[in-house]
Amino acid sequence: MEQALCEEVCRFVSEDQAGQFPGSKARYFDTPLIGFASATDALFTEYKSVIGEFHLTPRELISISSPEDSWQPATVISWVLPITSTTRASNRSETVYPSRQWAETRNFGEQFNTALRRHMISWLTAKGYRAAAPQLMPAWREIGESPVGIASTWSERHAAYACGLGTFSLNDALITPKGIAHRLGCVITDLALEPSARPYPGHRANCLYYREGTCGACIGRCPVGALSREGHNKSACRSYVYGAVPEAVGVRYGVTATGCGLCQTKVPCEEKIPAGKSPYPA
Ligand code: B12
Repeated sequence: MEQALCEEVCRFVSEDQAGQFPGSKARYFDTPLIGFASATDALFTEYKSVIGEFHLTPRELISISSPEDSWQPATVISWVLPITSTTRASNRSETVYPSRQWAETRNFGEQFNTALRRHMISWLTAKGYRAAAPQLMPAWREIGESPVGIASTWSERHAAYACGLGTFSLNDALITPKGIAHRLGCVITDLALEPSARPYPGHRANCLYYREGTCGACIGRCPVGALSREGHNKSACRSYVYGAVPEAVGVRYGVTATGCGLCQTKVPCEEKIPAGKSPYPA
C-alpha cells in the first residue's frame, strides 16, 4: 500500500492539469518525496514543548475538528513538492522581489497542493479508510504571538521532519534530499503504514551553518535583514512576504500571495543536502 500511495501522489503531481503554469505545459513541481510517521510517534507530543501547548497531536486534530465523528488516526503522510529548476533559476537572479514564476508557484502551486491534499483524502476514502488534511481542518489556525513567534496548530515542516523527509535550517525551512526550495503537504489517515526512517543525526543536521559553522548564505539573500546568525526574525519576514512584496508585484504578476523565497534560492541547500567539508550523510 505504501508504494501504491506514493505512485498516486507522484502521478497526480506529474499529470493533473491544475499542476501547470497558466497557459503553459510547464509544471509547478518536480517528482515529490513522500514519508510516513506513526500518528502516535512520541515526536507529536514532544512538539507541545518544542513549539507550544497549542500544537495539536494527530488525535487532537481529529477529535477537535469532528467531535461527533471522531476516529483514531494511525499514520501521518507527508510530501515534499520540489520547485522546478526553471523556477528556482528565475528566483536565483532576483535580489529584492520574487520572480513571477516563484510567485505563481506560491499562489497557484499552493492551490494545486490543496487539490492534492483533497485528492489523497478521496483516494484513501475510496479504499475504505478515513483521512483528513490538517491544513484544511477546523482545528488548524495560525498563532500570531507565541513564545516561538508566529506558529500554528499544525506545522507541516515538523510533520515532514517526523516523516524523515529532512531537517531544519538557519532560516527555519526544511532541507530535504531535494533541497530547501519546495512546498509541503500532509494528510492523516487511519490506514496503518510502515513509518519511514529518520536518517539524520539531529533536527538541524542538513544545514551547513549548524553542522559545520560555515555557510550562512541565506543571511545575505534576505532583502530586509530578517536573517542573521541568531536565526529568523519571523515578524520582519512576514511583513515583507505578506505586505511589501504583494503590494509591489502582486498586481503585475496577477496573484494575491507572492511568497519571497530569496533565502531558498542561490544557496548551497537550494536543490540538495549540501556536502560541506566532509561527506554527509555518512
Ligand atoms: C506561519 C508560517 C510562516 C511564518 C512563520 C514561519 C515559521 N518559521 O514558522 C512566516 C510568515 C514568517 C512564513 C514565511 C515563509 N514561509 Co511559511 N508558513 C507558515 C505556516 C502557515 C505555519 C508554520 C508553523 O506553524 N511553524 C511552527 C514554528 C514553531 O516553526 P519554527 O519556528 O520554524 O520551528 C523551529 C523550532 O521548532 C526548531 N526546533 C527547536 N527544537 C526542535 C526540536 C525538534 C525535535 C524539532 C523537530 C524542531 C526543533 O526548529 C524549527 C526551525 O528553527 C506553514 C504551513 C504549515 N501549516 O506548516 C508555512 C510554511 C512553513 N511556509 C513555507 C514557505 C515556503 C514560506 C516562505 C519561503 C514564503 C514563500 N512561499 O516564498 C517564507 C520564508 C520561510 C522561512 N524562512 O521560514 C512552507 C515551507 C516549505 C519549506 N521550504 O520549508 C510552509 C510549510 C507552507 C507549505 N505548505 O509549503 N511562513
